[in-house]
Amino acid sequence: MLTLYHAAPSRSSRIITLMDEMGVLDKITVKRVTIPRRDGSGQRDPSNPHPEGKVPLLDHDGTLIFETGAIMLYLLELFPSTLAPKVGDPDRGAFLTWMYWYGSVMEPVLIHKALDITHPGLASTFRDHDAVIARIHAALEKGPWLLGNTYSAADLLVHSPYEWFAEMLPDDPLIKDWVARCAARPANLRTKTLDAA
Ligand SMILES: N[C@@H](CCC(=O)N[C@@H](CS)C(=O)NCC(=O)O)C(=O)O
Repeated sequence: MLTLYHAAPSRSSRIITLMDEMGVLDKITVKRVTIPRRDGSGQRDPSNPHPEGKVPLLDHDGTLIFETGAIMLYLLELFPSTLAPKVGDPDRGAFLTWMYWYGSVMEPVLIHKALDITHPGLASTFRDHDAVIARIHAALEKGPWLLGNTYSAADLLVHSPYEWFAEMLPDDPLIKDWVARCAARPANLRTKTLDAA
């Protein structure tokens, strides 16, 4: 049995969109929990087994999986689809690179930028937002998706902060159009409607 601990809207919304994109929403139970929000609302939910009270968290028959990228890769293995190139596919390496780069580089860089934090050590470790933009732009030049012709979970994950925080969106038509394409996907729109309900 698969249970997703979800707070609407949040990083866990992306897991619901992924399940919807794969056509397997009926295979997962969504358990809504509360989390502390930046505006002071919400609170840690004692029913959430995540060790830090965060979302998303996936419970698969008692095994707990957390971190968005790990949950996505786990579900993509359980439910093979066009959302991830299979092992042996020439695009598999690029796909894994995007999935790990998102959590290890892109999100930290965006958080540093949003908090206006700079330090030579951060720049030498993560580079900066210009480097993030350049990397996405270079992929989309061969687009329309990060892996070329096929929309994948990498697009779902990597575009998401720009959809949520439009002020971070660079003035780059290639990237703006890609974010709009990702945001307009029916599964993404359905998650937004569910989250709003
Ligand atoms: N790196 C984690 C971050 C998870 C995370 O920070 N989630 C936020 C929601 S967007 C949360 O649960 N915040 C509540 C808290 O920090 O207590 C992931 O991507 O899964």
